[in-house]
Order: sequence, then C-alpha cells, then structure tokens
Amino acid sequence: MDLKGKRVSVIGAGKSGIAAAELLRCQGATVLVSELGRIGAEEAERLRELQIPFEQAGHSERVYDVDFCVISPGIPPYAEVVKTMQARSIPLFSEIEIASRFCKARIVGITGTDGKTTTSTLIHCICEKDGLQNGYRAYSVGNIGVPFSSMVLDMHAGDIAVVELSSYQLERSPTLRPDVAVITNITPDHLDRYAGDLSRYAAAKFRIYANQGAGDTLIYNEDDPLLREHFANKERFPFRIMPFGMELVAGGVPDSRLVFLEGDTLVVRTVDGNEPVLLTSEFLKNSFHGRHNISNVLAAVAVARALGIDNEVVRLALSEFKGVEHRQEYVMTVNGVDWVNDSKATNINAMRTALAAVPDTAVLIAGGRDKGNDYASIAALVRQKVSLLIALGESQEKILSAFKGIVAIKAATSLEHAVLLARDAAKAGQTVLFSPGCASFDMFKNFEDRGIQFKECVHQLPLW
Ligand code: UMA
Repeated sequence: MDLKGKRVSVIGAGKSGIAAAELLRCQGATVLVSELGRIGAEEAERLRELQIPFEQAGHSERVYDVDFCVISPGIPPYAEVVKTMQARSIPLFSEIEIASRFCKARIVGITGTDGKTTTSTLIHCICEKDGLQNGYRAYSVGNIGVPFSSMVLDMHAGDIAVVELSSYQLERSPTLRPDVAVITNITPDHLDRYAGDLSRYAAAKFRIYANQGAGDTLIYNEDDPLLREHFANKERFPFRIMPFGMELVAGGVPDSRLVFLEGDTLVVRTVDGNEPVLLTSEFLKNSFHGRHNISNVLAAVAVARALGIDNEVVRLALSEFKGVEHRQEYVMTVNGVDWVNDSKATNINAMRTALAAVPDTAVLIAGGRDKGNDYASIAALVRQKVSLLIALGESQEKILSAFKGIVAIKAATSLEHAVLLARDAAKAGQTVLFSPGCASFDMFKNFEDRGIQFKECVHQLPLW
C-alpha cells in the first residue's frame, strides 16, 4: 500500500482512530482526524506531537476531500458521516484493513460472539511460549484493546499476530487474509447495528475467511448450530477446515471433528490416529473455570495444531493460564461469598455462560446500555440460579419489567449501591456475579473501566 501523497481522513479519535492516524502518517499519508464528540486531552496531545491535524465536535466538509477514509469500528453504517462518504463514493476502510496491509507476521484472526477474548489470550500464551523456543514473537492485538495498527510495524516475518476481530472490524476489511481464522460461536448480539437481523451479523463474522485460500486454515466450533450448518459442505471452501467440539453426539465423535473432548482428555485427530494433548484438570482452576472454557481451550489447541506447535508447549502454556481480566474474574471471597467480575459480559449469551458456571446460586448485578437484549431467553436460568437480581444503569427499567415475578429484584442507583445491596443479600456458599449483559457506555468509559470500578467497590466494602 503506497500512501505517499495520499490524503486520508480518520473518523473517530478513540483507540483505533489514533493508532490508524499514526500508522498512516508514518507511512507518508496526509491525515486528518475528525471526531464527533470531544477528543481526550491525552489523545489531542499525541496528535499534536505527531503533527496530525484534527477537528472535534463534528465532522466538517474537510473529511470528504480525501482519497479514502478510515472509519472507527464503533461507528455504525447508518451514521451520517458514513452515508455521506458512500454517497460521494469515497472508499471506506477499517483500521484493521490498514494494519493488515503492512503486516509481515502470520495472522491468527479470532472472531465469534463470545469467548473470543479468552480464546485469543490462550492462543497468544501458547504462541508466546513457542516463540521463546523458536525465535519469534507473538503479539495480542485487535478488539482485545490494543489496536493492530499500533503494533504492526514492530512485527517481523515469522512473528505471529493474534488478532481478536469484532464483526465491526471485519466489516470494512476487504483484503484481510488470516493464515488461521477461528470462529468461536455466533449467537444474537449487536442486533441494534444489524437491523435486528442475525444473518447480517453472521455475514459480517464470515468475512473472516472471505480471502482465505490454499494453505490457510479455518477453525470453527461444531457445537454451534449456526456454524455447523454453515460449514456442513466443506468441499465448497478453498481452504483447510478444522472443526472442534466438546458436546457428545449420538453415535460418538463424528469423523469430521479434528479436535475434541474424550472423557476428560483433549484429543487431536491426526492422519496417524488420535493424539491425547492434555486433561481438563491441567488447566481448569478457580480463576479459569466453566465448561465454556473447555471449548475455548479446544479452539486454542486447534490453532496450535494448525501452526505446528508442539503438544508439550501447549500443555505447559495451558497449565500456567490464569484466565482473563474482566471475564468471570475471581475477585475475592468474604464470609464465604465469592465475588466475580464479569464486566466483559456485554450481551445476554455471555451472562448466560457466566451464570451457568456459578457452582451454587448467585446474587446477580446486571444492566447497562441495552443492545436489543431478549431477557426472556434466560428467564428459566435466572429463576434457577439467581436469588436476587440487582438492576443497574440505562436498561434498569427493561430488566425490572422483564424479570418481574421471575426473581426477587432491586434497583440500584449506582455501582457502589449495587455492591452494597449484594453484600447485604449474599449468603455463604453463594457468588456475587457482576455480569452486566449490556454495553458499558451509559455509565463508564468502557467495560475495562466498569470492571476496575467494580473491583474497587468490592475491595473498599465495609465487609463486616
Ligand atoms: N464517532 C465519530 N463520529 C460518529 C460516531 C462516533 O467521530 O459519527 C466517534 C465516537 O465519539 C468515538 C469514536 O468515533 O470517539 C469511535 O470509537 P470506537 O467506539 O470505535 O472505539 P475505539 O476506542 O477506537 O475502540 C475500538 C473498539 N471499540 C468498539 O468496537 C466499540 C474496541 O473494542 C477495541 O478494543 C479498540 O477499537 C482497539 O481495536 C471494544 C468493544 O466494545 C472492546 N468492542 C465491541 C465488543 O467487543 O462487543 C465490538
């Protein structure tokens, strides 16, 4: 991609906008950053240092006087600025597309509704360990929170970029070609962005393999009905397909499944027969528990296999794995009550997974910015697992009416208030689960900020 002399506008001055602007500038483009809201002091300082002009509090005509535009992932296709770009036939790219054009490393791309952060982190841990022995570096970038563009110029041939990819990031990435692509699952999420249409959301996810070809591998979760159906006819895809799965199927493990669970053992099917890799007891522990995590580990093992990483390295990396911050993160135990931070749960499915993993019953703190959630779909699980539901944030009213008559509910006025209510209600043996099932932007900067504030509230509790 020759950027010399090219004029580019970058829309949005969040993490990805700033990183893309820096990469574009460094490659010789003339860049303008434009933000609808206010640009943070730190971000503005960075742009000044790089001598990148910027505007805030709205997009001026200047953003359209360019060769192409880089759009931040959080900006939906129906935003005014996107519609105008399209009406004027200005090419629009994602930050991921720009980074991938400069990427010399092998790319492992991970997408899916849930589990992608944990799976990406697992893959990164395995590759990092393997890299130490074999002289390459592994990077963890993308939706996970570190923009791909911010690291790509550090990467060399032979390195591995483990890139977590949201559907938003896949939307305008026409040439992205992961060497190995993983789809963890597809269930309703972000439907506000996709006009309530699951197939449009799935189509965005399937863009992960759109440019894959001979020599590339696509790994998918065969326990997911939508994925199972989509990949039923494997011959129609011009790349290697490696399904994994853990659910039992009548008649035993299907031949198609290359990575699977046999009793408590993770097994890889090879041309020479079945190869046991490790036992679930070698990686499941307090800070990394739940059946869904076996699925995430199967995905990571499949990637290791696709990359030719030795089983011993996989076993070591997985046995040292301690889980991911904000994802069913164990905070502390007080008076026999476990406190768990699951701030990363921004949809109903993630909340369902976290609730299912609670050993006994829970006091559940939930709510935030609703993304078109169908709460009725988890009513039965909430009735079975939750002794008190504490509703918080913008979706409080919707939650109160959805669960009325199903479970005891209280409304909290703040996160601190929710934590105090939970402390008063929880009994020894129970879990206080903070699993919002909603986006964080109604009250917090992002889900990390929300999780950190939750943990602070818990640590500062007058507990006795
Ligand atoms: N904006 C405009 N014009 C508009 C509309 C919005 O300028 O018309 C501005 C907004 O005010 C905002 C910026 O554009 O300042 C949009 O930024 P962004 O929301 O894309 O956020 P970034 O800081 O760039 O973070 C993004 C991802 N955010 C989203 O996709 C919403 C981060 O994923 C990701 O970690 C980061 O890039 C680095 O790659 C977060 C996320 O919530 C974790 N992802 C969703 C999820 O996981 O469910 C998809």
